[in-house]
Amino acid sequence: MTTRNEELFQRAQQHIPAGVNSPVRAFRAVGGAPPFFERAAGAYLWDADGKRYLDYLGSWGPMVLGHTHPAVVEAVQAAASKALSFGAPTEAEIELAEAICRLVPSIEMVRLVSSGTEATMTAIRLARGYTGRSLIVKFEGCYHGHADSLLVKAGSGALTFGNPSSAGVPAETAAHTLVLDFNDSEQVKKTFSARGSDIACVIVEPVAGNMNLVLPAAGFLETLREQCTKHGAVLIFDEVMTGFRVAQGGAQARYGITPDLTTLGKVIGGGLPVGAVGGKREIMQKIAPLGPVYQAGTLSGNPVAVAAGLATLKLVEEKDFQAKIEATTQALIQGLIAEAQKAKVVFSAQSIGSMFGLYFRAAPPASFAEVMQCDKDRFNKFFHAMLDKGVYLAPSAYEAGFVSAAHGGAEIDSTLAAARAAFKA
Ligand code: HOZ
Repeated sequence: MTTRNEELFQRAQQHIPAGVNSPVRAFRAVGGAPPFFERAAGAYLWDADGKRYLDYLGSWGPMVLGHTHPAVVEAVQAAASKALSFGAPTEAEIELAEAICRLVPSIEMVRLVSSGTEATMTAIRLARGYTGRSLIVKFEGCYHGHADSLLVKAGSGALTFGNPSSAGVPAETAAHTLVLDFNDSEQVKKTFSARGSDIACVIVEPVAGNMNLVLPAAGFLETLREQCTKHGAVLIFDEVMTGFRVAQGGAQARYGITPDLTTLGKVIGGGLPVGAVGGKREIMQKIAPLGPVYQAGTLSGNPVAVAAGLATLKLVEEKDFQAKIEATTQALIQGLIAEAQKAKVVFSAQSIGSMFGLYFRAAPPASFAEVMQCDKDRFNKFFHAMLDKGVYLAPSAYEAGFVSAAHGGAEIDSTLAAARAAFKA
């Protein structure tokens, strides 16, 4: 019998390419019809057939408090009852900017946008405008949204479908993007000694989360900082994923590295579309209308989205928030490793803050090449076995997972029970 999910998926494909708009387009890689969701609360989601799922994706990162947190819903309702959009400043935007600058110390000024892609695109333009140089450096498997110059050997959905460099990006544009190997400090040094005076910026996910989860090797982020400073290039940390997840002040706080610019998204919108680019005052003052680097957006600083972000950050700022969510994530990872060992499955896992990676490989990967060695078919099998049991993981072997503050001991126990069976599938 056709389920309601399947019916909706058939219908969606008539007028929406592949039937999807969101990153769940990745579902095509694991096969089958994606669940169409109707509601969510705390750590759980319900699909169109009324099936409940324990959620480890959190809308691809933003839902750090869990779904429909009462404080966030109340803030959104209050803001929506006053206005949906002004395209003019509000006091709440100042409060959100103040909160971001307080929580992420390298950010002296911040401009709100509506997505992570807008944030990274703006950061690159700012770096080029500030330095007067064209070349940008990124790392294979890192994903920084879908702006042309960044869709070169990218991670996330692009990698999931085996098209890490998108069609439609002119070769002339891609030629300005140098792609290096994540965690290869020597290659970074060599590149800077050859082309240092042409490099406008280095953009990096300080903890890579779009080729599964890859932690920075000892000294890698330090090398980026040192080389950018030495050669007058701008260091951009893309913390769209890691912001308020890897630590309250992001990966930069956890690893003690100060970037020149930071891009944010996901958590700062609490589930509504907000992105941000921020950093050194000297660079941020180049942005229009203060400076010559143009940036725009009709809905930037939207009052409803800002209200959701502010309500979320207020709770994220509470003492022990990060420690508790990190402990839950560690319990999940240790439990999964133990279950895989019992089932004699070649598997490893790791976490940092409330982000985690699962790998069908003996040890966590430290490079893009090692990520490629993970057993993708085994992942797809595990994914579907977990989904059947009501556990919703990222539908791609190349995405990090997320735990929320609404996950607790009961959720970890039921996940491990599901995994016990799924490792045998
Ligand atoms: N950054 C998100 C996943 N890590 C979204 C990417 C996408 O839309 O494919």
